[in-house]
Amino acid sequence: KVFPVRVNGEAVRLGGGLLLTSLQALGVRLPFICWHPDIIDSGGRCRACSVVVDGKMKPACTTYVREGMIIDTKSELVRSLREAAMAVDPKFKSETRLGSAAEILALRPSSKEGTVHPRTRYVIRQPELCNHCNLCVQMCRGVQGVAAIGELRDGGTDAELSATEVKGFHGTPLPQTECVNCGQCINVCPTGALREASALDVVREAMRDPTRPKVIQFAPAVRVALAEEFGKAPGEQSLTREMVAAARLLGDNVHVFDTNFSADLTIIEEANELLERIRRSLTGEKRYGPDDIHEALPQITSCSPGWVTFVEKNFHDLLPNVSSCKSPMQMAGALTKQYWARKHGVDPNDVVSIAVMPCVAKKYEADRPEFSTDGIPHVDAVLTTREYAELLRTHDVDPTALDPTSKLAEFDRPFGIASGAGLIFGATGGVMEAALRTAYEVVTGRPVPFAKLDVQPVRGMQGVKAAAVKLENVSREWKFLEGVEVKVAVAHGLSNARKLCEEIRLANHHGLPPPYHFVEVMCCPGGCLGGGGQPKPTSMDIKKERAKLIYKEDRDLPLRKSHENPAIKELYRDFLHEPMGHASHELLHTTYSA
Ligand code: HC1
Repeated sequence: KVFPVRVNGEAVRLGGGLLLTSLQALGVRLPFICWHPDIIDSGGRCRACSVVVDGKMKPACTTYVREGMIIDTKSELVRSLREAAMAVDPKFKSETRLGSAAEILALRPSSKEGTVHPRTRYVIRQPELCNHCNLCVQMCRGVQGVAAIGELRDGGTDAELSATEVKGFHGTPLPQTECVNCGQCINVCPTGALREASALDVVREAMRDPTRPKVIQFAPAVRVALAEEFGKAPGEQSLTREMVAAARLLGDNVHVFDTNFSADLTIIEEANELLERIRRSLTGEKRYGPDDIHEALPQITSCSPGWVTFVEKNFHDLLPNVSSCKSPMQMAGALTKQYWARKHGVDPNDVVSIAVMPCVAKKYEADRPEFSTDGIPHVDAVLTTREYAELLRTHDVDPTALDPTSKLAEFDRPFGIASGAGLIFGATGGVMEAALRTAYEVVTGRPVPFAKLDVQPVRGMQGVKAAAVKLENVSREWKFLEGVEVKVAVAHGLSNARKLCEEIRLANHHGLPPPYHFVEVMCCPGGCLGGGGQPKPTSMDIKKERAKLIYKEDRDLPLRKSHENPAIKELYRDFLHEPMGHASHELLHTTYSA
């Protein structure tokens, strides 16, 4: 529905809904800070988007369009009203200014270190930059359903409001709360009061030393968002090869691996683990040794570290369901230090293993003791997409301007050879789709029964997705699976994950058959492409654009199934020998406990 109104003296027709978004659609840009398109109840706090409607000042983010409105968005009166509104909080005024949202979002935190809790250096608070927009609290509680943080205040005076701090409820340090380090609070923070602990110093120091091999791996979701840091619109440009070329300009002795390669490897290990769990559930076979995998169904993915922490803190009873596979980042890190380095006669201690990830929780994952061999961590430093962009900017490298056809732009071999199945890990449903492409074909000898390999039921931004695939005419080796209808579910964002966990827990509690065989959970809404370390701003519309890029790139790749990746086949021939075998068990699998 559209409404005839007047905007700055001009007669126009405005779409219904929020005045802020309707004006945006008309091309009228207003500054806003405390409003976010994905967060219900956001807005109305900072008044940066104030306009005058029918002679009265209104925040555009809480006002709805109606017929006949007379709207003034840019007169001197509006400007002075906005300034007065923003002056209420002196901290707010000193750290922000009127301008476009993009300008406000570009404000960089000061060099002064914020409050860092000694046991978590992953989410850092710098309270003096906080403008009390409350988006972080709403994101944590309303969207993620975690509620680790809240606003602490003692009273309602201006001075008391200015002293309000976002922290764990009752002042509890973050590590002792339900916080899972997802970084979604950082992603919606408009002023830089919340940010990730930086690993840039570690990486810069390593880059200055040409004698040390630096191995950089890039997560699937980084390539489809990085261009946004360099002025491109969401979905405009994927930088798969350009980000590789850029990495080689940062120093000498730099090797570039693709996390998509180890995502393919994860699929081989995880699909075999799943089939083994199903086999045991059908045959009633019990555990047979200390190295054994769990037998609980459904098997639940383990590659998203915020999700793993969420299970550990909230659903301890479901830990046996979590796949024993390490995440693709850790598989790549383990192979880097314990296979690639040794094969090249390099001491694993000398290699600097760097991961560029869309994720803040990956920093925490890298520090977990499970992910090391003889005390040598698989990954030494994790940079978010934002940090990688910052690193490039300080080297004066703009990846959008690099030549994707140059030799520099090629990943190292063999760990740079990857399939589209590995790439789609970056979108919600991608791990499931990749696993189905492989598991179905391995068991039946035929491609998964979806047009052009696109498993549509697990794609898209619906919070919980479910699908079923019947296994028929299976090959002799897998006879026990004949006729089994494999049920799968996908959740992204922790509120949705909680719903699935409760469904599974309820079935367990009542002794009912598990509702699914395989479940994918990604901590961040939209999957990794919506990770807490991605460019700001991030919204559902922006995530959809990033997802389109991922699926387009997958569709265009000659290799789209993990089990057809020749580099993976070679790795099994030369080193791992068999999925879930001894070498895999040593390097690629783990278990979790709270
Ligand atoms: Fe992810 Fe994963 S998909 S967890 O979202 O399994 O971070 O992109 O790298 O490890 O591959 C993140 C993305 C990423 C891992 C893979």
